[in-house]
Amino acid sequence: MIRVLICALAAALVVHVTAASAETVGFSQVGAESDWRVAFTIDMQAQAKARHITMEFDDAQGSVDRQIAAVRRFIADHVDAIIIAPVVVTGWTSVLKEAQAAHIPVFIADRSVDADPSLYVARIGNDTNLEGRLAGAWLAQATRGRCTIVELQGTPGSAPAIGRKQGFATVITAFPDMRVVRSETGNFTSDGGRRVMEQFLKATNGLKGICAVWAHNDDMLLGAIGAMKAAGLHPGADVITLSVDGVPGIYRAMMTGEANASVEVKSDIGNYIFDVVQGYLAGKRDYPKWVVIPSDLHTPGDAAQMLARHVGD
Ligand code: GYE
Repeated sequence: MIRVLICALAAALVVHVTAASAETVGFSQVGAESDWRVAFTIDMQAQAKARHITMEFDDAQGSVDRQIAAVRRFIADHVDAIIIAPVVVTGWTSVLKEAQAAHIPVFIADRSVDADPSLYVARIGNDTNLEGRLAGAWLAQATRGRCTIVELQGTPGSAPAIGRKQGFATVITAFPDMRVVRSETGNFTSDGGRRVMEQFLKATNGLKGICAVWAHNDDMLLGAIGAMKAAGLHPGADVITLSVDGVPGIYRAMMTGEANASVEVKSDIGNYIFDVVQGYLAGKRDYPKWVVIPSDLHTPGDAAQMLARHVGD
């Protein structure tokens, strides 16, 4: 009898302990505009599952309003923590204050916000300005500082579009013979990249005098490569092509000679993000406001190796 009682007690305890440590986290994601983003979502879902975290997931489909509504829903659901990958940098103060008033910690993932840092625990993400500088420095070196460039920008108002544009400009303005002559948004999508490149091709009589195409992400460049090929050009040979993300498609394009360089941004960052979230929920407080995820540049020389790493994921 006593044995039975002890067993029952132990079982009750186990149930209790598991219940107390099971966390519910709301994650508001930008959308599914690029291969990078889709890989990031898959990684977040896998990490949550591996850690037995219940994740309330919302795909904002690129809409800031939808994203703010999702965060309000997470607050109403009394989740233990909220993770936001924000579409744009502005407009976050009110909803972050609402989360703070409800004592729900907020973590900014991937893209940054311009709200007061006291309104969130930490941002875990990459350095978009550095990515732009890395791309600009590589191009300056590859062209000995002489290059007329067309630029495909990311989503207007988003941290990576702002940071990459600025970082790139910082480097190339140091070279009097380098300049960006056209710059339009392709919204980080492959269709957008194709559409903008079609306009550029018309406006420049088939990219006459253009030395490089610089895109804020790989998907846009891949779309643009399609448009250049359709116009009879040989991207990667007639004109230098460079971008950011390091998705499998860009390494394949490097292997066929159509892409020349890409700054890799890690998409399997769920591990870093949930380490901070769970550490914080367990009482750890000494996190920096910005947990930096490093990025680096890759070229055809290591494309096969980079692709193998992705496929092996
Ligand atoms: O580069 C782009 C995506 O915020 C790092 O968003 C991310 C960017 C990424 O749509 O492909």
